[in-house]
Amino acid sequence: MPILPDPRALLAETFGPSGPAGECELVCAPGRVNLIGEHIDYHGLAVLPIAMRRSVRVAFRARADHRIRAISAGYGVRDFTWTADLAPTAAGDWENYLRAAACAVGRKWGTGRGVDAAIVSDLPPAAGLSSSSALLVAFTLSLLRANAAAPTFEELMEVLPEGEHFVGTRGGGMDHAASLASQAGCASLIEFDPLAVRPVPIPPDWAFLVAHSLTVAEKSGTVRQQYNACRTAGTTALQRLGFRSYRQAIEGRTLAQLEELATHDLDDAAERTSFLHVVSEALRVRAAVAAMERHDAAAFGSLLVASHASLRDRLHVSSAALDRLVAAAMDSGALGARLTGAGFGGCAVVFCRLPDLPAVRRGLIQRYYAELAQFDERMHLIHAEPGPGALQSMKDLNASPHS
Ligand code: NG1
Repeated sequence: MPILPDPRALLAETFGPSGPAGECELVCAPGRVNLIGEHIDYHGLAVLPIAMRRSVRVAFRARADHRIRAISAGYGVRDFTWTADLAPTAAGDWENYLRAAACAVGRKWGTGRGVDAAIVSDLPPAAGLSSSSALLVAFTLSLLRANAAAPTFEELMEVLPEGEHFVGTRGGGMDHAASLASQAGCASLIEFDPLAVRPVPIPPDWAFLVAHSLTVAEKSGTVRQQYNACRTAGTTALQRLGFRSYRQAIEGRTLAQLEELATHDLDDAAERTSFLHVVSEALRVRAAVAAMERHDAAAFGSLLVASHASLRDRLHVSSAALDRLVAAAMDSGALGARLTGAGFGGCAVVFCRLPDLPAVRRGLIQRYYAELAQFDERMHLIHAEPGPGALQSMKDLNASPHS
């Protein structure tokens, strides 16, 4: 595993040593890998991610004025003034996540003192592991701490998903909830309306690998439009069928009944297949939680495979590379595999029993990565052990002077 450099050294190097204005503090927000429940959080349906032991880490010092200065290792320095009417800067610039955090805080708690900050990350970008949401979460927490605010999880969830709109994605709240509130050793069943996070212990002999397809899923370009189009098709289908919410559509209906409804009443193919993906995925999440609770690895694996097929054939968010990667994982002895995150490139999550992990890893290297020169095992084939969320890590980090 790569060693994450200490952002405090980068902070001192870039903006000088600590002065009387403020002590340096640390915030760490993990990326997440979604086990199942894809493209349904923005329809208010439950999802099942884990927080990874890979994160965005911020060292910061509060300033006396409203200036925000930040350096991200490998991405340069950004410098702007925190005002009440911040607008996005150039599309695709990482400064937008800093601005989104400042806006999110400003909307609920008001504009406050700025920060000098240094950011490091060991999360691969644009991989569907929510590195950008981890940055938004980490920087939002940094600004709040710099202003001595102690927000609750619920308050943070009021502003963070909205913060992504600032960058242009009309996403759901899965990434922020997982990054904030996960517990080590557990998957998080995240429910919306009302918001709730239920830790589901992962059987000790289950293992998850995050395998990068080596194609990226940049959220700033056409992928963003395709992502938003999935959401629109699903919402339009729901309205056409006369339901208030997907929760209402699912309650008391079998999958067969929902399929019949869609076949009869939805003429538009994109609306029909979106609806079918959403309802079937929601039922798979429920079944996956039950399978995890009864340690039924075979059933859990089959649900992952079915989820991938639905994302590929109904929502059309897979890619040839992701399909090959999933097939290579299954041929290597995995019990299940599927694309994870928004899709269009990025990563697959691969599920197997812990003793089989080395063989699955070897199989993937032979079958998928052998010909790919850019493959770096430490960044592209990650054993995703379920770690704690940012709220827990922040307490631990600042309790220890040597963390
Ligand atoms: P990624 O692209 O993996 O960060 C996005 C959304 C999630 C969810 C998934 C698809 C954002 C910040 N994230 O995740 O909320 O909708 O796609 O399940 O929009």
